[in-house]
Amino acid sequence: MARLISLVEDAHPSLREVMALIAPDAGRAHVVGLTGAPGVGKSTTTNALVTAYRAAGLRVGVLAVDPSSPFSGGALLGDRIRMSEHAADPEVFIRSMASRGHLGGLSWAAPQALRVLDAAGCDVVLLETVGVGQSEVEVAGTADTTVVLLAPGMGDGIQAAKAGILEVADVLVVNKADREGADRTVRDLRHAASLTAGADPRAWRVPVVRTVATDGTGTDELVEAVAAHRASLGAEGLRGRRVRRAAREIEGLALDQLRARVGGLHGDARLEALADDVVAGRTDPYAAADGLVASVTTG
Ligand SMILES: Nc1nc2c(ncn2[C@@H]2O[C@H](COP(=O)(O)OP(=O)(O)OP(=O)(O)O)[C@@H](O)[C@H]2O)c(=O)[nH]1
Ligand SMILES: [Mg+2]
Repeated sequence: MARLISLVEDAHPSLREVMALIAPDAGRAHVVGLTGAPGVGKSTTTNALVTAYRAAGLRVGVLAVDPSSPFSGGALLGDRIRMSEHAADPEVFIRSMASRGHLGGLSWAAPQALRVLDAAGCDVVLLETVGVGQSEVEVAGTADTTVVLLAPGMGDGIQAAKAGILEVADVLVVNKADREGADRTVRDLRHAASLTAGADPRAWRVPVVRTVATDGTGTDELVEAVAAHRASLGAEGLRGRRVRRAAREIEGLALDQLRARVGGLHGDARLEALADDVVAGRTDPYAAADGLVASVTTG
């Protein structure tokens, strides 16, 4: 698994063959995304969840993706230490990966790495990523169930609503509930979640779970909430999310190929000739770009 995920990170040419071989084995794992502000307790919560899932006899994969920088060795090392108690368990696979910098983001590499973990027979795959910029939305587009973590004082209900967190969360967690202000944060979030809930009584109601990840308080409730969300999706809902994930994956790969081809045109005679034409006023940049796109997509 580690070698296959390294191939994913390197965008290795042999991935085509690998993905073709494992395609029939994927599609079983429940992909649970965990996101939230830096330091909110995602890794500690992930570790607590691994303990709970292992106690239930499940095989667990963990993918910690850092979308902010391709060189974040520090944060990834911290994750490794926080999850080290599971390092020797052969039924737990933990992998940290830096996403591919500016080009790919989470959307490119994470679904492929998830596919590897899924095909290897993981029952649950936990996808941890720091909530910065667009990454919450990307996690939500990748996971079957999205858990958004907050901590007391780090964001009341209104702030959460402003940040768009309520739209992407299937389960809200107030971690560090041992800290001052947890009750208030829980109350605010419950209120905010109830305001955004639709009128349909059968629709999923986003629960707010209180946890202290460092001592495991609330982990069972979180496991239950995640399972309840999956159950509420049903087969159709789950399929819908996976189709969406596959669509993003295909789009990411296709755009990557196009970028590689267009990028490869720097210094290309075709590009230089078109640029000459634009400078001389023989053509306009739009027409030149159309010609270029046509030439890279046909050849
Ligand atoms: N008091 C308290 N501290 C906690 C709790 N959960 C996590 N911590 C501490 O908060 C710090 C950050 O925890 P992490 O699990 O690394 O947080 P993270 O969200 O994964 O951090 P990044 O991956 O760097 O964004 C660590 O020192 C944890 O021990 C909690 O429930 N209560
Ligand atoms: Mg972490």
